[in-house]
Amino acid sequence: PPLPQRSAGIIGAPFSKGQHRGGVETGPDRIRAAGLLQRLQQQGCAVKDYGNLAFEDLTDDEPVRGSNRVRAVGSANQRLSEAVQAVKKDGHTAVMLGGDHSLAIGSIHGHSAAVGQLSVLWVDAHADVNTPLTSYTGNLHGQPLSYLLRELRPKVPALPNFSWMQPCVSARDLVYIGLRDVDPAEHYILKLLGVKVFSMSEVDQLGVARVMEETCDYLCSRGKKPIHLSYDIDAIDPSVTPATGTPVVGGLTYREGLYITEHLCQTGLLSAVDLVEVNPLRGRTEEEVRSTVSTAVDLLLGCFGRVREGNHPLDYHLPEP
Ligand code: Z70
Ligand code: MN
Ligand code: MN
Ligand code: MN
Repeated sequence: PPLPQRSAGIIGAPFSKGQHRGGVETGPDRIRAAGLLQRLQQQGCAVKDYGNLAFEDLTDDEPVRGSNRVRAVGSANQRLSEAVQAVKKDGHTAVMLGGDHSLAIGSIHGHSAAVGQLSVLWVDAHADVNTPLTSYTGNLHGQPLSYLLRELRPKVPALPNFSWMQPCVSARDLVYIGLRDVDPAEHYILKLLGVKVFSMSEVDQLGVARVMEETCDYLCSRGKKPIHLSYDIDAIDPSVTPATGTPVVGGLTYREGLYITEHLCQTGLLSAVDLVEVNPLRGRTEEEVRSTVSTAVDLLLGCFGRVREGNHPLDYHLPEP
């Protein structure tokens, strides 16, 4: 099929304080160095690189109700939200390169502030829906959806540097794919709110094609809202993408992971994408890093119309003899 003509507005978010492993802040530059911008342009996609955000270095950031670096996470996400709003107002599909998954707070908030109600597709081994009061780890990258979901507002305490944001996603507008490491409180929340979940069991049972059909039918059943794709690289099996902070066995194959992006692109509704949790320092070999980063690039190319059958520009002409 001809490639949809879209433009990508790329924001680097070199931020790692939503968890405790260093290195994930180097994700954006590694993904760019693997040729993301050039390859998007080669496939006919206009690209504007907004560069990397600069984040405040907060010295006094003591744990709040057991959660770590709350002020840094709040402040970084406020900047990211403003950056995503600017990219959407410029008319691009926003691409946020992380960084850890706490960045989805600002990315989704900014996207919603710019375009209104969203559908959110969360592709992850983890549910990332702990509240500060249910988290075992105190890591904010395991909590972003608790701040974003309207239904959880009464269960989330006020936190320093979070007063700029309000929940902006309804539980019925959220779908998960790839879950296989969910905490008990998170499982309770997903059942309580009736969130649509395609865990790895459902991927096994139905196959990824049927999962994507049902995902799109479900998200579109209440009107065609812009889609926010939040893709945690740890959704993919660690045999393919080992360079990430929390690898979990039994993940999506490369082909299943890519199919999700190809199918979403074809809806024409994809309006913003996060690609998070690529941590080049977590690869044991250079090949492990290369495989992880190259998969991240391929997932993003899939979001902008690349298909495995082959591609050609809309204006392609055969040379005359
Ligand atoms: C756990 C927590 C998580 C990513 C780990 C893990 C969350 N449920 N997310 N790695 N990407 O800390 O809340
Ligand atoms: Mn995640
Ligand atoms: Mn994860
Ligand atoms: Mn569909």
